[in-house]
Amino acid sequence: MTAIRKQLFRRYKGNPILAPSDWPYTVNGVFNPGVAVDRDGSTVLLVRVEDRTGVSHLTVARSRDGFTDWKVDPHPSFYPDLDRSEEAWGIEDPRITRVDDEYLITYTGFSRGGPLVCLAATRDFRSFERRAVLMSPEDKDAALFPTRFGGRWGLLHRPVTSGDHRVGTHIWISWSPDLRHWGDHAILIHARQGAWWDAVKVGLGPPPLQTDQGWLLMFHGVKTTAAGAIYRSGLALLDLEDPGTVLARSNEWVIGPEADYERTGDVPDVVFPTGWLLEPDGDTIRMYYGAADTSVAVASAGLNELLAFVHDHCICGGSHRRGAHCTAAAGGPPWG
Ligand code: BMA
Repeated sequence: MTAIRKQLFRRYKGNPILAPSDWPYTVNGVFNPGVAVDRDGSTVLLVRVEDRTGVSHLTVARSRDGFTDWKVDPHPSFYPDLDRSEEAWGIEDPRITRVDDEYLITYTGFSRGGPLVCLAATRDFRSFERRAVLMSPEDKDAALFPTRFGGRWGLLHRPVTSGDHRVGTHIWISWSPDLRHWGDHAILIHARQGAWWDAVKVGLGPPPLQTDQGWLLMFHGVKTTAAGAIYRSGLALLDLEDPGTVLARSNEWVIGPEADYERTGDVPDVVFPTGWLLEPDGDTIRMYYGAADTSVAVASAGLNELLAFVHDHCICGGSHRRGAHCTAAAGGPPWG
């Protein structure tokens, strides 16, 4: 009999840490936050807020310890430019990458042509500067790497290439010399097929996290059931120098909806990670996620445990050597 696997991610007992009732103004849902450490060491969440028009904006919440005593901006911090077609129906799901003195924010613009990938920058989470539309519709779940590779920026993102279920919706990597012009697009993480938890549709979670073994990714997979979709998340590892190469990919999810606040809400059965931080101890990861498109929750995990898991529970069955890459993870179907 297989031993019951211990939870890699331990949910904070005080979850959800932010709920609509914590907001200083009237809202419907607060979820899918980007996270950053501010200059004074406090934790900043840039939270997607859906107000009672149904349109989303982003609002900053700050906490000294990242768990308690959140100070929420009294008004929307970054509001969609409703006159621009690219943001006509709101802005959603930010991911934050710190580069030098700036925080680069990739977020979904809900345009009249469908969801697309936008870039904005801030130095202080008070004023935000729109930079560019990075990817045309339909595309979302995007994040930048904090470093350049051979002078080029890398972007992970999730275009929807076809409405056909049999084709699937995959995570891509694209490259740019200047954060404006993008090319050399390639599929990086394939959605599987059939009954898998990550069949048909996958998408990036938080921005890639640099480790000495490679870039750690968390990605969501969507399983469609008779009762609706279930959003869970698994792990993958990319080569440090060549992030277009997948070293390993977990066969199983590492967090999925279990707690009441994840199972019940506007969209039930959704765990949607969008930000994580490595604590100063160098091992503890603090991961923030949207729960049921209604509230914000946090869970912690050990980085070394996650790295061991993605190797030992890789989709190849853990047969690849650590350091070498898993050909099954890199190759995509026919394993789906
Ligand atoms: C995805 C995104 C997320 C949302 C999730 C579950 O497609 O749009 O914003 O949290 O669906 O509804």
